[in-house]
Amino acid sequence: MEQCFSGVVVRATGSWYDVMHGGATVPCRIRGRLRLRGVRSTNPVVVGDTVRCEADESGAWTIVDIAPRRNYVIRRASNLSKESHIIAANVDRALLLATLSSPATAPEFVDRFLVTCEAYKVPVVIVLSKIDLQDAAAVASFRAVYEGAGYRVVEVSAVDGRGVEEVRSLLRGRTTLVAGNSGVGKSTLIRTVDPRFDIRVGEISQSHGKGRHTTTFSTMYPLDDGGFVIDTPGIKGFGLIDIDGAELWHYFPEMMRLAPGCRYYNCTHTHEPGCAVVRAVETGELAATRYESYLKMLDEDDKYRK
Ligand SMILES: Nc1nc2c(ncn2[C@@H]2O[C@H](COP(=O)(O)OP(=O)(O)OP(=O)(O)O)[C@@H](O)[C@H]2O)c(=O)[nH]1
Ligand SMILES: [Mg+2]
Ligand SMILES: [Zn+2]
Repeated sequence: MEQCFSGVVVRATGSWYDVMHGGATVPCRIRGRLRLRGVRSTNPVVVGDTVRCEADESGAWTIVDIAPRRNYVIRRASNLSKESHIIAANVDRALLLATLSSPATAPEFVDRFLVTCEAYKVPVVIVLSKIDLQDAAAVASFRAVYEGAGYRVVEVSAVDGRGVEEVRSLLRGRTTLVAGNSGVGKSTLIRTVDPRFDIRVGEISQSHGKGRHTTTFSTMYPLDDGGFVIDTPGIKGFGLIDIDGAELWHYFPEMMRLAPGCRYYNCTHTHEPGCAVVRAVETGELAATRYESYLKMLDEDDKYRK
């Protein structure tokens, strides 16, 4: 066997990494100084990374280098922490799975994820999951908010098959990150799209309606047509990283469209007279929940934004 190879990380557990190379998957470890290079990131090597691996004296494989990332999705590891967590790298699209109930995804979580995708240039589609369980009026108002903002919203159910074909066509030939809170049905959807994948799915605990973190490692699965889909562990919070408060509104597409109508070119859309964004909130043209998320992100994140 050769002494070095390049491949793509298809599974990251924290203690070892599966690297795909010529149809095989090779378990690798990382070298100490690679850890240091990631500085603020809790995970220096992530699913989707292209890496170079070398065999050491004992024949064990070690990741020695990471190719520059085309893009990535990153969040603050926890509140008040300076550490960041990269969810995946080099993706063509993210699917944000959300549920309106069982469990309920917080609108602010959705908005934080969308802002990060805008800031890090990852196209995103919102997938309303478990549509068989959802209230039709709640679905309609969710769609109105996010389609109004400019996002595509797909409704899916692994139970009755609604939307599964649409998801298959979204995945075709691309690398897609699937993310969302625990228990929203990420693994179930991936398994429904391709039943060959032997993925464990969980149960929603009866007592608090929350997921149980069934998926513990990010894993990339190869699709028949050359695409890849990345299943990720459920995430609770989504802290923004390296997004300047003054630029935050750039990552709300509907605010970008409205802002040219503001009186001041440097309007922050908070207190200024003649603000077209505030006017749009008053008339209902801009969803109040989206604007509230904006204000909260400005306010709360200010405390620990670098
Ligand atoms: N009714 C209904 N239940 C679903 C649907 N999709 C998933 N579920 C159920 O929801 C529960 C959680 O599904 P998972 O696929 O494990 O959720 P997950 O998002 O992967 O969760 P984590 O791995 O913890 O992040 C399981 O009991 C599934 O059977 C759906 O479309 N409709
Ligand atoms: Mg899962
Ligand atoms: Zn304004």
